[in-house]
Amino acid sequence: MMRRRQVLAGTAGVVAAQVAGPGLAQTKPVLDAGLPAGVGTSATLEALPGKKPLIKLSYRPPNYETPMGVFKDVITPNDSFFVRWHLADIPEVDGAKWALNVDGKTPLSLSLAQLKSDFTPAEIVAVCQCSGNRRGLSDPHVPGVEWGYGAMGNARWKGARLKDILAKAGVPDGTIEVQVDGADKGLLDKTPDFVKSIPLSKALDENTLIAYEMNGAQLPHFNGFPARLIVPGWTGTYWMKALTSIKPLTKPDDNFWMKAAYRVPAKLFPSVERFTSQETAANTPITEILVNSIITSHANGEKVKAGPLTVKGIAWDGGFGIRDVEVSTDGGKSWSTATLGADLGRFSFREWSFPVTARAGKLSILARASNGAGQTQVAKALFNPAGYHHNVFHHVTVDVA
Ligand SMILES: Nc1nc2c(c(=O)[nH]1)N[C@H]1C(S)=C(S)[C@@H](COP(=O)(O)O)O[C@H]1N2
Ligand SMILES: [Mo]
Repeated sequence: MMRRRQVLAGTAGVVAAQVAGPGLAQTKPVLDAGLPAGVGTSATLEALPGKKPLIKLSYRPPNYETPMGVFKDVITPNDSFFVRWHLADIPEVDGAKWALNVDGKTPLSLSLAQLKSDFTPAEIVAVCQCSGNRRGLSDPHVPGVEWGYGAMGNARWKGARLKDILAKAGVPDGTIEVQVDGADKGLLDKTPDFVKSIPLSKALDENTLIAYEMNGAQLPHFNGFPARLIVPGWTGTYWMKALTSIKPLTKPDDNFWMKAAYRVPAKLFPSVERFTSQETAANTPITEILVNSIITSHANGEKVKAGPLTVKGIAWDGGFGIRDVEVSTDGGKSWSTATLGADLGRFSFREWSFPVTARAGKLSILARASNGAGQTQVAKALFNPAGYHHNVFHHVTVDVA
């Protein structure tokens, strides 16, 4: 408790000012200066049922971002985990009545109890990061939810392996993709239902789970109760929440959310994992998370005393493993290697720390991570129309007195 209060008091990303409204006190988050001006005036810190206050970017559908201070912990608590939905009709699922329908040679309908008892449980710590995390920092700005740094979270997921479920249902010959759907719907009939597919190879990967536990508890409603797809290494768009159906497909899925959304220009990003059945000459579905890191110990404008201090942060990638994190305190002229913390697995946030001797004045801190695939964060964002894959070096400037 004390810890959290200190976090709230000490980090500019979550410093809360009370803004008096008509009979209502609203809490304003302090946001990154790079966000569009309108975000700063409209975003509030607000708690959804069962959640701690998160940065509200839209209410219907709910899009709520995790404040920076939460990332001081390498595991993101369920009640602070970000919330991202595309459609406004999100039913409260009754776990006792819920069924997961699986198409195949012998179609299955699994209850929550069967999902838990009929398949060997597997556990994995993995980052769920929205493709559009930090979209709000795109220069020039692009349309979409104007996320800052917090459209991501790291949790320990427990569930059944998708490959075991598919084996039980029997994968038809010629299957190339596996399609997933959730309980949410649009408010208008013409709104395309949020449906996604993944390549069969990814569906059969032993790390791909149907999770019914998140950090040892049932999934919060807003994070996909009673079960969601976990696609470690890949961006959040594939992590279907409140899952209702799984369908092997013998043709590429051509629904709106595959054909038109969540695509990046061909060859722009250094992704390793491809989704070949969905590629066109112009673009490709977004796949794995690019290597990235943030500084969590200090926030922009924070005041510190001169002398020794430890800069800390987290680094993560699409599962190739963090090779190193480097820190620069001279604006990127020279870089020194940080010490990596405990390894919770290649899909998890990895803590890092770096000692600095702060002298009076402004202390500029830059961090950049590299991964096992030989990729490094970028100094300047690779512009793309949807603002995906923002992995520019994180820069924090503190005031030393
Ligand atoms: N049913 C459903 N699942 C969904 C979505 C959605 O709109 N509906 N959004 C996806 C996207 S784009 C992201 S980034 C993650 C966000 O997961 P979270 O809300 O648990 O943080 O959920 C994914 N799963
Ligand atoms: Mo997303």
